[in-house]
Amino acid sequence: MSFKEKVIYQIYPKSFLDTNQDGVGDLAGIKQKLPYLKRLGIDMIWLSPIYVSPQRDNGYDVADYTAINPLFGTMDDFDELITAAKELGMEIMLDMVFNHVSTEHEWFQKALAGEQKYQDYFILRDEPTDWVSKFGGNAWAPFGDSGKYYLHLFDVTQADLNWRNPAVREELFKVLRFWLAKGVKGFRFDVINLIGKDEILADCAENDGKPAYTDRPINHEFIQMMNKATYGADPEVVTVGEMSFTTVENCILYTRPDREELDMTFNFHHLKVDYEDGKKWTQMPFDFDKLKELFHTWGTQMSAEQGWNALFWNNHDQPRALNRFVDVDNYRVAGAKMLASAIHLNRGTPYIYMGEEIGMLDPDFESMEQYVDVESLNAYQALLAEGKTEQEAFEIVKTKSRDNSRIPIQWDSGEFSGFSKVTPWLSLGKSAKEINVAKELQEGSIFSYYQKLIRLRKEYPIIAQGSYEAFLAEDPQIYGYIRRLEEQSLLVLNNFYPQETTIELPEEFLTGEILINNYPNEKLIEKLRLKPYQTVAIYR
Ligand code: TEU
Ligand code: CA
Repeated sequence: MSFKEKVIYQIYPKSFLDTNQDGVGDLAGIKQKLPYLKRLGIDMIWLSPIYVSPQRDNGYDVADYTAINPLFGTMDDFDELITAAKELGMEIMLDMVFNHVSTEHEWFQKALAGEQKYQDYFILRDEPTDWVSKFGGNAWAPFGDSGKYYLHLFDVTQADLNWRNPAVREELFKVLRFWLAKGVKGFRFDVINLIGKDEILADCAENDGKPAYTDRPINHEFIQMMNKATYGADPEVVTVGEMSFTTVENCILYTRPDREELDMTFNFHHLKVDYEDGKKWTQMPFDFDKLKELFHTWGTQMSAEQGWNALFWNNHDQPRALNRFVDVDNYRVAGAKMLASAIHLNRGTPYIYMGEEIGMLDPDFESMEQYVDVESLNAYQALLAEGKTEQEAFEIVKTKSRDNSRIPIQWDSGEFSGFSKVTPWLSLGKSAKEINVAKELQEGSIFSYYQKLIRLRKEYPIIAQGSYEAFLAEDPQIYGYIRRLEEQSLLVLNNFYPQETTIELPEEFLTGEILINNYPNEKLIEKLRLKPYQTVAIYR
């Protein structure tokens, strides 16, 4: 099966299922729930980092790329997980954090101790540039007492690696070969468009310095080298690059098959449509025109130039899309299905973030004490420093924090929602009694809607292979698109609002068949009425 037919499920291991009652999810927990994922119809499971790490950034600060963090279990547990998944026809995708390592990694420690060989593994300069770290503050920190500075685009404990050094590249390629040999069939590459730094680093006042270190031409060369040296030889391996602050032109280059870089890319433009002036730590209703325009631009251009998108609404860095795009007090269920259809019938490979398939919501925390994420804590302090009151700063963190999606999965209505028998590492969501897997499987309809979407992708080649074209681009409520493959076409209409609306159904679809709908099926007529958050897909 090509990566175009697959549906990938993301697990944040700390919060999936705790089997040894230490309050933290583990590999054995993932293994235990494989049948649940099979039932959903998943092909591949992406695990956020499970390696040895001080967990300052929950594993995105890696201290040893080829050892399992005891917090999650052992290498035997991992091997068992791969085998068990394989028996059920599912594969494992690992998260490779190759832009930086934890400052606890032995490479950084040896560099600090004065070993020249390892100093060349990092980006050390006599003078810092004006770049701002993505987690706040200047992106450079003193390198011991050497008088030099090392670059950290993220936390001060995440030191950027020097990919210009061939020895660094070889170390990282060795890591990929290690996991490939274990039977890993997919890689998600963390911020992989930041690895290629220019030889001379320059100040850049625009956008916190991002243009100076993002999508540099040499970045493509490094990915090509990685492809050739490792996964490129195995057509079964699926690769996805996380692209920070990228462009559609670059994503076409990263994913066009003849370029031999990656299968697909994640970009985040559609998840910034509720950022005021492009700034995350603000509050604003989402800008639907912008959302539509982004989907249409990316959909059309990737389609025309053979690029490939990773399609997603949620991940471990984003508050739940349901809370952002849907009136969840009145239309949680209809809205969850509409959002699902909007991407699962789209051109690209869909990703489901754990809990999305039951319509999980943000946790509704009551005070700052419940937050643990380094980015959220830094942002809170920065908001206070800007002059916001504690209440104002809290309200912003509450809607934007990454902890929103990182809370434990709500398995049942028990004391710790079936996640653990002890207090979990991060507070549970307030909705756990009403929204949980047990209840959803018994009487809900979101899970089965996802099952159907996944099934349709396998049954109708137009979903995986069809081209993309915008439909009703000017409509104030509808995000619509048409997929085409030879003589077939598929029209997908998504009402993003709680108000009804009417559209003109093009003649060719009057005789079509409704593939999926989140309201009882109705007749296809010229003046088609769409109910609140209705989604309907018409095939002919
Ligand atoms: O995220 C990259 C990234 O750019 C995010 O930090 C994003 O800017 C932020 O979450 C939105 O506010 C990746 C990982 O997904 C994230 O969990 C890591 O913290 C980060 O890289 C560093 O490894
Ligand atoms: Ca555990």
